[in-house]
Amino acid sequence: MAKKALITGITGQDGSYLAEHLLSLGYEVSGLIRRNSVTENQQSRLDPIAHHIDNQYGDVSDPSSIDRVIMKVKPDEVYNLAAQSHVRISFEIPQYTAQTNALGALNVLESVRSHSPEAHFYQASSSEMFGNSVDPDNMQRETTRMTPVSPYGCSKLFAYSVVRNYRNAYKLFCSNGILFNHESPRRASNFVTSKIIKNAVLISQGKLAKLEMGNLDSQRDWGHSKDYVRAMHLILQHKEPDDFVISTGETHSIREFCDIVFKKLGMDYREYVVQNPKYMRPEELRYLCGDCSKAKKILGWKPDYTFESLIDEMIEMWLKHAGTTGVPSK
Ligand code: F7E
Repeated sequence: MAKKALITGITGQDGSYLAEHLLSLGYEVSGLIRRNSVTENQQSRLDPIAHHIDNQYGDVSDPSSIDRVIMKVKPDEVYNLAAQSHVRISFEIPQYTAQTNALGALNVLESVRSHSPEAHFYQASSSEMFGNSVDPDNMQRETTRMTPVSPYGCSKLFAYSVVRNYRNAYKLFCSNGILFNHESPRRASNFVTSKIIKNAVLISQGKLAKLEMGNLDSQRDWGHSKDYVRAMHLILQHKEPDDFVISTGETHSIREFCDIVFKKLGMDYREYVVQNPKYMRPEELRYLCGDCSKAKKILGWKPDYTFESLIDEMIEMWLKHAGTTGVPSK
């Protein structure tokens, strides 16, 4: 019999790639979606597989809706990807961020404990939980101290901790994937990689004069979402629940990212990129570089994309579509 998976946050970048991956493995896939007045926008990432997934209305901040869906679907695996995922915006809406990311994860976990205790549970944990902690070798790994520097990071640390707590207290199969930044052509254009690429394309087409950015000196470890959803699945197939860092082990600054993208489009970023304090964060996570050797060794996971092929794929998509949306994205 086919395995059943339930994905919260199925309409997002990771949710849509994970759904595709699980379908390709023969799973029956259900997704939790929030009611929205413009379904076309909300569900466009699911267009290629719309007829193959079972969507259920609900919200992670509404426990009764989660109970109903878990009892109906009876999943073998639950992937909790639903989140307010934008770090800077979490400073503007900290309570909503905590309700969704921290209590939302607890709501799903409680529902699994009550109605589907045999299910394997995956929590989308984040490298933002490390804050500015770094090991002496300039890397972050599963054992690195976690000192988050944003409401988003704090909310994710709560969810991460409660997963570990439920694992020990109730012997549930629940695991954390501690994912470093991961991008793709499906990344929303208010995250830095898509923002830079989309707007550089518009500049190259003469449709925009300047690109307004925040901090150019922070450094991130960027992988491809498609590679990272494979890791999510592998984490739940492991013989025991555990926590895994998923990363590339390579780090680049935002400035370097601008330089590479503008060069690929035949331009010099210094002529177009300006800084606007509006995009600065009250506290910045300055540096991320993840050591994923545990996942490589235990799960046999490794990324297929390189930094270069990730950027090329994103540029190719935005060259086709940047002009169609008109308004430069922030
Ligand atoms: O920012 C800097 C910004 O918003 C990256 C989420 O998926 O990864 C993501 O969080 C860096 C930061 O991602 C702009 O200050 C400069 O240093 O793309 P981002 P993030 O905050 O690292 C983690 C792992 C998650 O879990 C999150 O859900 O870029 N930056 N100028 C800017 N960032 C944005 N968005 N816009 C700018 O104009």
